[in-house]
Amino acid sequence: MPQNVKLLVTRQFPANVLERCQRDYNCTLNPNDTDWPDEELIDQSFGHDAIFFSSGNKFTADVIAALPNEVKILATFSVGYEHIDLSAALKRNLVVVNTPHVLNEATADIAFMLMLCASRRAREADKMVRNSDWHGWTPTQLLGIGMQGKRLAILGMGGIGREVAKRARSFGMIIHYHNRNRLPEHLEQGAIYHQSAEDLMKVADFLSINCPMTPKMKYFLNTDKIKLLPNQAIVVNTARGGLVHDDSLISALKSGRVFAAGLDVFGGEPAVNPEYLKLDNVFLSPHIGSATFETRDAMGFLALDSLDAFFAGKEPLNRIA
Ligand code: 8YV
Repeated sequence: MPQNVKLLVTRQFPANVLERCQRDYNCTLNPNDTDWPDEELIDQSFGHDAIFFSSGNKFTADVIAALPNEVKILATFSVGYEHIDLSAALKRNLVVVNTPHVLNEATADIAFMLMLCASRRAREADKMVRNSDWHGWTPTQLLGIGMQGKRLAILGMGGIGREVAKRARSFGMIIHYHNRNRLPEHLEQGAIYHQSAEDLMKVADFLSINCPMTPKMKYFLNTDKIKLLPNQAIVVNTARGGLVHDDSLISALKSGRVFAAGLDVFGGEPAVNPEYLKLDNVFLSPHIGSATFETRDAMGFLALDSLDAFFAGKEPLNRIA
């Protein structure tokens, strides 16, 4: 084990993960569970061979250029890597690894939680009971939209999207998807492929956003795309907040053009557009897609497996640069 390797750990990862970091590496831990600002991160990185961090740290070209030469590998505790300038890393011969696959199920569960909470008006229901505003059952109280027989449009049919599809099948939904590439039949499992994302919007009784954030996809869900959705669509996002143009979605939620939304991720999080907070037809959660004990341990262990391989002179797993 690489005991002599110096590892900078920027966040207070789960106890099992930190224990393994400290067992196997010469670690510097962050005593506070907050992201160091860029300059401090750079200062802290001196004397370290590797940095293990979360998506709160932005490894821009400038930050990467300022890292000391001894830093050889970056390990992000996330599948998403839009916070890392991979071409800057490649140029500098800096290896980068991430943690895909292990969070697919947990994130798909949250997509489903959001779909159910949005379509069945969980926020209003909970509020009614808590506020003692429930004065008895009525035949038309809090009617929502059922999932059975509805078309679920999955934008991004990677590992998470496919887990969403798996759950949706047992809810009797008809699965449509768009992905950069069409999946082979054994992964498609009957899901209907749409070559363009615009076409997919037209069948989205429910829309689940599961694609990575790229510059091209910024504000994907804007007024034009919303106009393509069937009336009273349900929108859920467990990918990245920047994929949604908030003002467009908010006005569609206010008018009822979009029946409800479930959002786990936000552009500029932890800040949340205050208009969402005023709407009863939005169910909100604070980026908890991968937040299970099992998943967060698995993410940490996967990153450490990659670091172990790298420092043992082998090709690291899940290398993205
Ligand atoms: C993390 C995520 O919670 O993996 C991702 O890309 O969004 C989440 O699982 C978060 O990014 C922490 O780094």
